[in-house]
Amino acid sequence: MGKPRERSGGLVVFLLVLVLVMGAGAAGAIEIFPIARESGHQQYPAVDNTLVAWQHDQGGDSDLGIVEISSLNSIAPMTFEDSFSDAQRPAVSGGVVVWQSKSFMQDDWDVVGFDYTTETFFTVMSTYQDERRPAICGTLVVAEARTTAQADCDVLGADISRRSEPQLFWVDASAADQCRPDISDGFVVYEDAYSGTQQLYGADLTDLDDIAWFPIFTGAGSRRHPAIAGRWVVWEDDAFGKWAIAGDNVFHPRLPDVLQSSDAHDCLHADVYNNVVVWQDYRNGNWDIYGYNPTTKTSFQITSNNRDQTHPAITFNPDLNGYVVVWQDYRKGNWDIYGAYLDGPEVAGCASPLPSDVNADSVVDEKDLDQVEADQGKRNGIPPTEN
Ligand SMILES: [Ca+2]
Ligand SMILES: [Ca+2]
Ligand SMILES: [Ca+2]
Ligand SMILES: [Ca+2]
Repeated sequence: MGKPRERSGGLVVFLLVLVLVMGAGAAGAIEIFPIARESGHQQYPAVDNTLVAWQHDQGGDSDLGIVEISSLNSIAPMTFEDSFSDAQRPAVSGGVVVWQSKSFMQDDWDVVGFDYTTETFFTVMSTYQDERRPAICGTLVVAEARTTAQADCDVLGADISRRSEPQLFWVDASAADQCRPDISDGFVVYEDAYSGTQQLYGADLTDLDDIAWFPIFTGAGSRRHPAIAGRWVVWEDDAFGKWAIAGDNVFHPRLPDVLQSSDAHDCLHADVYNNVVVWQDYRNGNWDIYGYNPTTKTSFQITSNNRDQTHPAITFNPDLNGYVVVWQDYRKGNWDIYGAYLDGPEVAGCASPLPSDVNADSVVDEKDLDQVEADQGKRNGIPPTEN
C-alpha cells in the first residue's frame, strides 16, 4: 500500500515542477528595456517597424527624439535639438516621422516630416492656422486642422508622394470638431462631435477624389481616441461607466467587442497592431500597460512598476522578429521612454488576416457563419460604400 502513495507523491512533485517551469517560461516572454532616459521629459512615443519617435521636453522647449531599434543590445537615442521651434506629438510610418511644429517666429502649428532613410526634412501641412496631431501610413498623412484661430477642428489629409509638393485634401470639414485622426492602409478613423457627443467615424481614401465616409460606432455615451491598424479599430468608450477599451473590425462591422472594462477604474489610450491591443490601465492604483489578444481572447499584463506607465504604442519589429510596445514611464521620477519585446504565447495569432475569418479566431469554419447570422439586424456601422 505504501508504494502507490510514494508514486503519487512523486507525480505531484513532478507536475508542480512542470507548472513552475512553464510559468517561468511564459513570464519570461515579455522583456522590458529602456529606450530614452535623458533628463527632462520624453513623452508620447510612436513606433512603426524598427523606428521609435517621441517628444523630448527640456528647458522649456520641445524637440524630436528618435531611435532605430534593430537589436535590444544597442539602443542609441538621438534628439534633434532645435531651439527655434517646438516639436510635439510625432507619428511614424516606415522610415518617415511626422510631427506638429511651431516656430518661435510664428504663432501657428504646422506639420513637418523627416525621412530617416534619406535624412531629409520636409513640410507636410502649413497652409492653415493650426495643423496638429498628425498620423501617417505610407504616403498619406492626416491631421486635425483649424482654418482660423476661432474655427472648429476638421480632418485634413496630405498625399506626400511628392515630398516637395504635398497635395492637401479635406477628409472631413463638417460643422463641430472632427479630430484625433489615425490612418492605416488608406482608412482614416477620427472623433466627430457633429451630433453633440464624441462619436467615431471613418473615411476610405482609396479614391481621393471620391472619399467615402462611414460610421465606426455611434450610440449612447461617447467614444474617443481611435487607433487603426489593418482591419482593427480600437478606442476608449464610456458607455460602460468608467472608460473602457473597445474594438471592432472595419471590414466586417458588427457590435463592438468590449476588450477591457471595469466599473472601478479607467482604461485609456489603446493602440493596436495585427492581433495585439495595448492600453494603459489603472487597476493596480497606478497606470500600467496591459495587452489583449483578440485571437486567443486573453488579456495580459506588460508592466508592474508602481509608478505610472502611459501612452503605449505597438508595432511588429522585423529585425527583432517580435512585437515591440513602447510607452512613457515615470519610474525614475521624470518621463522616460521604455519598451517591451513580446514574442510569447500572449501575442500568438494568425500571421496575416484570413479572408472570411469573420470572428477573427484565425480559423475559417462554421463559427464564422454563426457570427454572420448573429450579427444580422445588429448593425453598428456600414461597410465603406462602393462608388
Ligand atoms: Ca499652420
Ligand atoms: Ca469641423
Ligand atoms: Ca505602473
Ligand atoms: Ca526623462
